[in-house]
Amino acid sequence: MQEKFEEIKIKAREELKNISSLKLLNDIKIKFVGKNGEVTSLLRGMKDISADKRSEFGKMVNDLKEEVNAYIEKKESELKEKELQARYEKESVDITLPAKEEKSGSTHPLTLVKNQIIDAFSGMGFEVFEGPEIDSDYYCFQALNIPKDHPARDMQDTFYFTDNILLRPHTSPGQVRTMENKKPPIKILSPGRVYRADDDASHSPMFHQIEGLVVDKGVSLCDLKGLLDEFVKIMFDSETKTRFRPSYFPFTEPSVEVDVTCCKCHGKGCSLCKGTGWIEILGAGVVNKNVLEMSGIDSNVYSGLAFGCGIERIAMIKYGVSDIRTFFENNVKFLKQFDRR
Ligand code: 2NL
Repeated sequence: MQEKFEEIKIKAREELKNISSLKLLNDIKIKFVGKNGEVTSLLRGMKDISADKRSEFGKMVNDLKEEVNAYIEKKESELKEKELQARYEKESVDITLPAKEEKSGSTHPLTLVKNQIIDAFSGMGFEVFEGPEIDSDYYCFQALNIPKDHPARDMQDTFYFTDNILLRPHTSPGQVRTMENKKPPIKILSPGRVYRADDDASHSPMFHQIEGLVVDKGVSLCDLKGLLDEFVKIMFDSETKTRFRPSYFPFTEPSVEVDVTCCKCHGKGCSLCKGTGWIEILGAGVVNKNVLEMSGIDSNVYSGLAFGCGIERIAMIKYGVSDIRTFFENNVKFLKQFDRR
């Protein structure tokens, strides 16, 4: 019997030596110390053993069981340790590797240019006011002295919801609201989206405008010239000069169109300025007295100046973009060029 015990011990040790997984270990556990295992089965032989030897035999089987269990536990902890090490190796990270690049967006060129314009004028004391994009015939046209037969009012040029409600074709309605609600001195900038039924390389049905308005005592065309001279030097470069040409707008009298010396050739003449050395950047003028009066401002006491420009147009000139549609295509290669980080 003693031999049988020794044999089981050796066999258990041998079998344990060669295994490499916890799954196989469990099979061995069952084989030796499970319910029908080799060690447990020995107890079944108890009935053949004389009564006086039984307790000794029982003790021997239990000792054997404990010993085999001890082998198994030892092997189990070895295997667990090995598995843990393997996992550590597999899941290890090299903390010295460079981090993955985080892709992030950047400011849209039109927002960039809008902010540059706002920065230039806020340095001269202007505040920003954005009005609604949907407005009435009164604020879009009547209050701006735009007559009934003016082409801007044409169904073909303007997006109407009803006879009276439309998408604003310029940002001026917001400025009219300011004149109605605020006593002079007024010094505001109105940036935002505007809409016209136009669509080609230099016109988009939705584009961005920024208008400026000053209303105070003694404001004149001279102030307009000084203001815009300063603005173009900030926006383009300190050598940039302006040129005022007479023009016509229903809401200003007199009205002017403003050119700047070409920022690409500095006046010599190139493809950007079509050989003239000058580029038109905005329209402006002294606010028409009718416009002031309609908004409740006494034109005998106050006068005003106003200007309006397309943000796309300024961006196209400044960055040499030849097709306005490029701003709305969301081509990342184009947009990335304006990323200043
Ligand atoms: C252009 C010309 C202009 C104005 C806009 C304005 C606004 C009020 C009163 C008087 Cl409330 N004028 N705005 C004045 C002159 C020109 O825009 O060609 N824009 C693209």
